[in-house]
Amino acid sequence: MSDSPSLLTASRRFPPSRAFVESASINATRLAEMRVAADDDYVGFWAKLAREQLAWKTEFITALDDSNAPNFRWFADGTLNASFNCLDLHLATRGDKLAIVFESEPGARRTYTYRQLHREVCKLANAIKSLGVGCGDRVVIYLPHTPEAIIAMQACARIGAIHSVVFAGFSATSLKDRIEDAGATLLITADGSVRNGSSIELKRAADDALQAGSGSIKNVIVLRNTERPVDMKAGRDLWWHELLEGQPEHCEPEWVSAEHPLFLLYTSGSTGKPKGIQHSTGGYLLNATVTCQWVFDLRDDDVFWCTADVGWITGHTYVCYGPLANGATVMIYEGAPMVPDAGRFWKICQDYGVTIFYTAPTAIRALMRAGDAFPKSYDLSKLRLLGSVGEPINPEAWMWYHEVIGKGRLPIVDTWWQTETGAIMMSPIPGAIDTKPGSCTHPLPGIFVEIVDEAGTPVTENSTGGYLVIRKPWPSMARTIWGDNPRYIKTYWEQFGPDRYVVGDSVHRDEDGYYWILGRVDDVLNVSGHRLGTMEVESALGSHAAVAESAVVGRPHEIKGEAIVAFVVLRGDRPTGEQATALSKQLRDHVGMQIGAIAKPDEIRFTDSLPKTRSGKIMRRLLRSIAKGETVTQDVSTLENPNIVEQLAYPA
Ligand code: 7RM
Repeated sequence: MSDSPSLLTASRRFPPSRAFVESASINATRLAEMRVAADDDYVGFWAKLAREQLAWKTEFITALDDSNAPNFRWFADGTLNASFNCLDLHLATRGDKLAIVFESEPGARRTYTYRQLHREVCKLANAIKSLGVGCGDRVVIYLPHTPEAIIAMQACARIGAIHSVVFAGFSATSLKDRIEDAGATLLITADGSVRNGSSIELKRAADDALQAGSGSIKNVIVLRNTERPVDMKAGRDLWWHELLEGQPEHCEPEWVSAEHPLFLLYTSGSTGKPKGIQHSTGGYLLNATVTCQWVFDLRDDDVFWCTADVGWITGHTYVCYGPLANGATVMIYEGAPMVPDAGRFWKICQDYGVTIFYTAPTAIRALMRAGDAFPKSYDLSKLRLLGSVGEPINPEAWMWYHEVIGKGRLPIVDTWWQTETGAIMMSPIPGAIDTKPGSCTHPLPGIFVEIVDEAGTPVTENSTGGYLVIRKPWPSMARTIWGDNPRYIKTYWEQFGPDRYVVGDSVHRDEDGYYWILGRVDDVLNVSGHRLGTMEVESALGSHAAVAESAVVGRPHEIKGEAIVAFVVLRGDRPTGEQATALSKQLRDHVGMQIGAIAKPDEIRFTDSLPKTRSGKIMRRLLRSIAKGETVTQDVSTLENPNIVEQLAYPA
């Protein structure tokens, strides 16, 4: 590996190359002007962009309505359609340009021009309408990472239906919970998907989910993706290809208020129940659109590849909406990074001439570990910008990305944001900002952040860190939690007062004003860039008949970022030896069934009891250091049961 630890100091800076700066759409001067404009009048700054960057059916008059703060509304009296902005707008100028270039894991290839994509979206939109789905109805999309997932999202947007994409790695139970919470009437799924050489049976999971309830679903549209046999329920289930036959190729967009919900996306928080984060049409699309230009310097000749699955917010904003609103060519790969070997991503970059590559630190670390020979045997000369998202990137991985993939020449944008923020909030502007390995640098223009201490008092420059908050509303902010506005207000707007959005991350700002995200401060885990609640895993464990109680914590993991460790108290005696091994497997599988494979604990430790304070609170800090294998130095005298520490730390 090409990095040496001596280089990895936080003070090392990487200015963009002269060549990049010269062709970049935003240089340091331009960025300074943007900051002045945004600092001077942030509402006016966003309003001007909204007028320039989006196509409106009727122009808005009021940019920001804060009369119901913190339920802010942006551009609410304007009307538009997201799918019109992503597709129709480009037909005259880019109708024959490739919108989507697709490859599956077994190697099938497919492309869509903007005109073809528009046609497929219109046909599906008409088909969905013919099933009785209308504006404001919820459609759950449970599809693999394929062009059809984008088509389905865009078709919903076209008719004003609210989509809720459920990641194909989630289990039947998770799917059922999300369908029920959203009250969805239509489910769009596929026969299956091939990943790591084996087939994921999506339709089977969908059937299980519907069997167990979800009475609101009237129809299921099934995409033929793997040719695996599936059961089709007469009167309910319809094949995608049959349904689309003969559908008109035009579908008038539904012109909706900018505040009309574009989608829900369920994400984990600090309780067992995922939250349906609700995003708007106009504000969301605005930040999605402009961040592609600012952060990725997106141009007409780019081939943009964000490797995130469409089931996560990154896939929504940087596969579906942002790049298409900009008329870009989007790469989509349905498969695992290591198939057939660790060269797959680099081969795709070579074969399709990818120019912008955006992935997660967990993938970078895994690819780094596989060795330099893989990237070195492919032509990566078309790449001009690299990005990272999902968790803090460690300087070693950053340096490898920079040197081996970027040949020391490409800018790296480390982009910090969340499901709730809708789009990138902090990131280098690649032609304007020197980067530092591991820092997301600064907030984007129009985004105002602050670091506060426990009491909510702002901490000053050069601080040792604190809680990250966002001070002013921004267009793509989450509007509410579907069906639970009190929870929205409580989760995001109470801890530090009604004018500080609570991010849930801790952060440090260095002497140069660079921000370094340190990680979550709540009970949220980040496993391979996937967001999971400790309580969610605990409630899955708790639903197993043998489990009395459990506590789940994260432990640092070299590749995944965090690994899941579960401390479990059984209803019966504490198992040991083979019995413990067998039960561990059972519980891991059970969690896999309840949530999905990504949530399976890496380690399960059985114990007679959990370490609790006299007021009954589980001492998570203690469990975290035990899980790491640290010697316990914490004061355990406040524990109800101090003797348990020995058993937890040195399991039989
Ligand atoms: C986009 C996404 C959000 C959480 C967030 C952070 C962590 C994301 C970075 C990061 C450090 C980054 N949405 N996070 N990006 N931490 N540097 N560049 O991941 O809702 O799934 O997760 O992810 O903790 O709060 S998410």
